[in-house]
Amino acid sequence: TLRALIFDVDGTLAETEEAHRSAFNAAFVQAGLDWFWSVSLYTELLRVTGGKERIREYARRCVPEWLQLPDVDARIRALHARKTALYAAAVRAGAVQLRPGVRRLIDECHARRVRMAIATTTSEANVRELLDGCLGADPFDCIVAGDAVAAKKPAPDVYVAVLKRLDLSASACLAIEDSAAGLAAARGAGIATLVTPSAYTRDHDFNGALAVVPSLEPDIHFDVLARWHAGG
Ligand code: XBP
Ligand code: MG
Repeated sequence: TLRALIFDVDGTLAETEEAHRSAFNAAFVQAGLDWFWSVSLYTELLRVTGGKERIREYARRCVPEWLQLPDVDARIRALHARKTALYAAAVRAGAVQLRPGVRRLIDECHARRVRMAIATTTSEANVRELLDGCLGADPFDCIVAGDAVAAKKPAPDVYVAVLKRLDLSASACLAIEDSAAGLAAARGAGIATLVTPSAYTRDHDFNGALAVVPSLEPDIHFDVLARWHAGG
Protein backbone atom coordinates (compact mmCIF):
# COMPACT_ATOMS: atom_id res chain seq x y z
CA THR A 1 0.00 0.00 0.00
CA LEU A 2 0.94 3.58 -0.63
CA ARG A 3 1.99 5.17 2.64
CA ALA A 4 3.88 8.28 1.54
CA LEU A 5 4.29 10.74 -1.31
CA ILE A 6 7.74 12.21 -1.87
CA PHE A 7 7.77 15.52 -3.74
CA ASP A 8 10.47 17.20 -5.73
CA VAL A 9 10.38 21.00 -5.34
CA ASP A 10 11.76 22.87 -8.36
CA GLY A 11 9.46 22.34 -11.32
CA THR A 12 7.13 20.01 -9.38
CA LEU A 13 5.67 21.90 -6.40
CA ALA A 14 6.14 25.14 -8.33
CA GLU A 15 7.57 26.52 -11.56
CA THR A 16 10.58 28.00 -9.81
CA GLU A 17 13.21 27.95 -12.53
CA GLU A 18 12.45 31.41 -13.98
CA ALA A 19 12.96 32.84 -10.48
CA HIS A 20 16.20 30.83 -10.14
CA ARG A 21 17.38 32.02 -13.58
CA SER A 22 16.64 35.68 -12.77
CA ALA A 23 18.47 35.34 -9.46
CA PHE A 24 21.53 33.83 -11.15
CA ASN A 25 21.59 36.66 -13.70
CA ALA A 26 21.17 39.34 -11.02
CA ALA A 27 23.97 37.75 -8.98
CA PHE A 28 26.26 37.87 -12.02
CA VAL A 29 25.52 41.60 -12.48
CA GLN A 30 26.12 42.32 -8.79
CA ALA A 31 29.45 40.49 -8.99
CA GLY A 32 30.52 42.58 -11.98
CA LEU A 33 30.42 39.64 -14.41
CA ASP A 34 29.03 40.09 -17.93
CA TRP A 35 27.46 36.62 -17.88
CA PHE A 36 23.83 36.17 -18.96
CA TRP A 37 21.80 32.99 -18.95
CA SER A 38 19.02 33.11 -21.59
CA VAL A 39 16.04 30.75 -21.48
CA SER A 40 17.59 28.49 -24.12
CA LEU A 41 21.00 28.39 -22.43
CA TYR A 42 19.37 27.76 -19.04
CA THR A 43 17.35 24.90 -20.53
CA GLU A 44 20.62 23.19 -21.39
CA LEU A 45 22.38 24.12 -18.15
CA LEU A 46 19.46 22.72 -16.10
CA ARG A 47 20.61 19.23 -17.05
CA VAL A 48 23.36 19.83 -14.50
CA THR A 49 21.56 19.78 -11.16
CA GLY A 50 22.58 22.10 -8.35
CA GLY A 51 23.24 25.81 -8.66
CA LYS A 52 26.94 25.68 -7.75
CA GLU A 53 27.49 22.76 -10.11
CA ARG A 54 25.58 24.69 -12.83
CA ILE A 55 27.80 27.77 -12.44
CA ARG A 56 30.88 25.56 -12.82
CA GLU A 57 29.42 23.88 -15.91
CA TYR A 58 28.66 27.27 -17.50
CA ALA A 59 32.21 28.46 -16.86
CA ARG A 60 33.63 25.23 -18.26
CA ARG A 61 31.67 25.78 -21.47
CA CYS A 62 31.75 29.53 -21.94
CA VAL A 63 34.48 31.15 -19.79
CA PRO A 64 37.08 28.44 -19.18
CA GLU A 65 39.74 31.04 -18.26
CA TRP A 66 37.59 32.08 -15.25
CA LEU A 67 37.91 28.53 -13.91
CA GLN A 68 41.69 29.02 -13.77
CA LEU A 69 41.39 31.69 -11.04
CA PRO A 70 43.10 30.47 -7.86
CA ASP A 71 40.10 30.96 -5.56
CA VAL A 72 37.46 29.65 -7.95
CA ASP A 73 35.68 27.42 -5.41
CA ALA A 74 35.20 30.37 -3.05
CA ARG A 75 34.02 32.54 -5.94
CA ILE A 76 31.41 29.95 -6.90
CA ARG A 77 30.23 29.67 -3.30
CA ALA A 78 29.97 33.47 -3.00
CA LEU A 79 28.12 33.82 -6.31
CA HIS A 80 25.72 31.10 -5.30
CA ALA A 81 25.14 32.61 -1.83
CA ARG A 82 24.27 35.89 -3.51
CA LYS A 83 21.92 34.07 -5.90
CA THR A 84 20.23 32.28 -2.98
CA ALA A 85 19.57 35.59 -1.19
CA LEU A 86 18.13 37.11 -4.38
CA TYR A 87 15.95 34.02 -4.95
CA ALA A 88 14.62 34.15 -1.38
CA ALA A 89 13.70 37.82 -1.84
CA ALA A 90 11.88 36.99 -5.08
CA VAL A 91 9.91 34.18 -3.42
CA ARG A 92 9.00 36.49 -0.53
CA ALA A 93 7.81 39.06 -3.10
CA GLY A 94 5.45 36.45 -4.58
CA ALA A 95 7.39 35.50 -7.72
CA VAL A 96 6.40 31.82 -7.58
CA GLN A 97 3.12 30.00 -6.98
CA LEU A 98 2.32 26.35 -6.40
CA ARG A 99 1.48 24.39 -9.54
CA PRO A 100 -2.22 23.53 -10.03
CA GLY A 101 -3.41 20.65 -7.86
CA VAL A 102 -0.43 20.63 -5.49
CA ARG A 103 -2.29 22.12 -2.55
CA ARG A 104 -5.32 19.90 -3.19
CA LEU A 105 -3.18 16.73 -3.30
CA ILE A 106 -1.39 17.76 -0.10
CA ASP A 107 -4.78 18.29 1.58
CA GLU A 108 -5.94 14.85 0.39
CA CYS A 109 -2.84 13.21 1.86
CA HIS A 110 -3.30 15.11 5.08
CA ALA A 111 -6.93 13.99 5.38
CA ARG A 112 -5.90 10.34 4.79
CA ARG A 113 -2.88 10.49 7.11
CA VAL A 114 -0.63 9.69 4.16
CA ARG A 115 2.87 10.92 4.96
CA MET A 116 4.65 13.50 2.81
CA ALA A 117 8.32 14.32 2.30
CA ILE A 118 10.59 16.45 0.13
CA ALA A 119 13.57 15.22 -1.91
CA THR A 120 15.27 18.16 -3.61
CA THR A 121 18.49 19.38 -5.11
CA THR A 122 18.06 22.92 -3.88
CA SER A 123 18.74 24.09 -0.33
CA GLU A 124 16.46 23.58 2.66
CA ALA A 125 16.40 27.38 3.09
CA ASN A 126 14.92 27.78 -0.40
CA VAL A 127 12.31 25.11 0.31
CA ARG A 128 11.32 26.82 3.57
CA GLU A 129 10.89 30.16 1.78
CA LEU A 130 8.62 28.50 -0.76
CA LEU A 131 6.53 26.70 1.88
CA ASP A 132 6.19 29.87 4.00
CA GLY A 133 5.24 31.94 1.00
CA CYS A 134 2.95 29.52 -0.86
CA LEU A 135 1.60 27.03 1.68
CA GLY A 136 1.78 28.92 4.96
CA ALA A 137 2.48 25.61 6.68
CA ASP A 138 4.86 22.68 6.58
CA PRO A 139 2.96 19.41 6.04
CA PHE A 140 6.16 17.44 5.37
CA ASP A 141 7.59 14.78 7.68
CA CYS A 142 11.05 15.48 6.38
CA ILE A 143 12.95 17.60 3.89
CA VAL A 144 16.18 16.25 2.41
CA ALA A 145 18.16 18.84 0.43
CA GLY A 146 20.97 18.48 -2.08
CA ASP A 147 23.77 19.70 0.13
CA ALA A 148 22.77 17.25 2.88
CA VAL A 149 23.87 14.21 0.84
CA ALA A 150 27.04 13.10 -0.94
CA ALA A 151 25.68 13.25 -4.50
CA LYS A 152 22.85 15.29 -6.01
CA LYS A 153 20.24 14.01 -8.47
CA PRO A 154 20.41 12.00 -10.75
CA ALA A 155 22.13 10.07 -7.94
CA PRO A 156 19.52 8.42 -5.68
CA ASP A 157 21.03 9.80 -2.43
CA VAL A 158 18.27 12.29 -1.52
CA TYR A 159 15.59 9.63 -2.02
CA VAL A 160 17.53 6.99 -0.09
CA ALA A 161 17.89 9.52 2.76
CA VAL A 162 14.16 10.30 2.71
CA LEU A 163 13.25 6.58 2.89
CA LYS A 164 15.53 6.22 5.88
CA ARG A 165 14.05 9.28 7.62
CA LEU A 166 10.49 8.04 6.94
CA ASP A 167 11.52 4.50 7.93
CA LEU A 168 9.57 3.17 4.95
CA SER A 169 10.53 0.84 2.11
CA ALA A 170 10.63 2.15 -1.46
CA SER A 171 7.57 0.06 -2.33
CA ALA A 172 5.45 2.01 0.17
CA CYS A 173 6.21 5.34 -1.51
CA LEU A 174 5.54 7.25 -4.69
CA ALA A 175 7.70 10.12 -5.96
CA ILE A 176 6.48 13.10 -7.98
CA GLU A 177 9.09 14.65 -10.25
CA ASP A 178 9.36 16.96 -13.26
CA SER A 179 12.78 16.13 -14.74
CA ALA A 180 14.82 13.26 -16.14
CA ALA A 181 17.43 13.71 -13.38
CA GLY A 182 14.73 13.61 -10.72
CA LEU A 183 13.12 10.52 -12.27
CA ALA A 184 16.51 8.78 -12.38
CA ALA A 185 17.14 9.64 -8.72
CA ALA A 186 13.80 8.27 -7.53
CA ARG A 187 14.03 5.17 -9.74
CA GLY A 188 17.57 4.63 -8.52
CA ALA A 189 16.14 4.36 -5.01
CA GLY A 190 13.51 1.92 -6.30
CA ILE A 191 10.57 4.33 -5.98
CA ALA A 192 7.67 4.40 -8.47
CA THR A 193 7.50 7.88 -9.98
CA LEU A 194 4.81 10.10 -11.43
CA VAL A 195 6.18 12.80 -13.73
CA THR A 196 4.55 16.20 -14.26
CA PRO A 197 6.91 17.88 -16.76
CA SER A 198 7.58 21.57 -16.16
CA ALA A 199 8.19 24.45 -18.56
CA TYR A 200 11.92 23.69 -18.69
CA THR A 201 11.75 19.87 -18.81
CA ARG A 202 9.15 19.13 -21.51
CA ASP A 203 11.78 17.61 -23.83
CA HIS A 204 13.31 15.27 -21.26
CA ASP A 205 13.09 11.49 -21.64
CA PHE A 206 10.75 10.07 -18.99
CA ASN A 207 11.24 6.41 -19.80
CA GLY A 208 10.66 4.39 -16.63
CA ALA A 209 8.01 6.65 -15.13
CA LEU A 210 4.85 5.10 -13.67
CA ALA A 211 2.95 7.75 -15.63
CA VAL A 212 3.57 11.14 -17.24
CA VAL A 213 0.79 13.73 -16.92
CA PRO A 214 0.83 17.40 -17.92
CA SER A 215 -0.50 18.50 -14.54
CA LEU A 216 -1.90 17.17 -11.25
CA GLU A 217 -5.08 19.03 -12.18
CA PRO A 218 -7.81 17.96 -12.70
CA ASP A 219 -7.43 14.18 -12.51
CA ILE A 220 -4.58 13.26 -10.23
CA HIS A 221 -6.25 12.57 -6.90
CA PHE A 222 -4.62 10.51 -4.18
CA ASP A 223 -6.93 7.56 -4.89
CA VAL A 224 -5.82 7.55 -8.53
CA LEU A 225 -2.17 7.48 -7.46
CA ALA A 226 -2.87 4.68 -4.97
CA ARG A 227 -4.48 2.63 -7.73
CA TRP A 228 -1.62 3.20 -10.19
CA HIS A 229 0.87 2.43 -7.46
CA ALA A 230 -0.89 -0.87 -6.74
CA GLY A 231 -0.61 -1.70 -10.44
CA GLY A 232 -4.31 -1.40 -11.31
C1 XBP B 1 16.58 21.65 -9.13
C2 XBP B 1 17.94 22.15 -9.32
C3 XBP B 1 18.37 23.32 -8.56
C4 XBP B 1 17.69 24.61 -8.89
C5 XBP B 1 18.42 25.77 -8.27
O1 XBP B 1 16.59 20.24 -9.43
O2 XBP B 1 18.71 21.59 -10.07
O3 XBP B 1 19.75 23.46 -8.79
O4 XBP B 1 17.71 24.79 -10.30
O5 XBP B 1 18.63 25.59 -6.91
P1 XBP B 1 15.49 19.24 -8.86
P2 XBP B 1 20.09 25.82 -6.24
O6 XBP B 1 14.14 19.88 -9.09
O7 XBP B 1 15.67 18.00 -9.69
O8 XBP B 1 15.74 18.98 -7.40
O9 XBP B 1 20.71 27.02 -6.90
O10 XBP B 1 19.78 26.07 -4.77
O11 XBP B 1 20.86 24.56 -6.46
MG1 MG C 1 12.61 19.32 -10.35
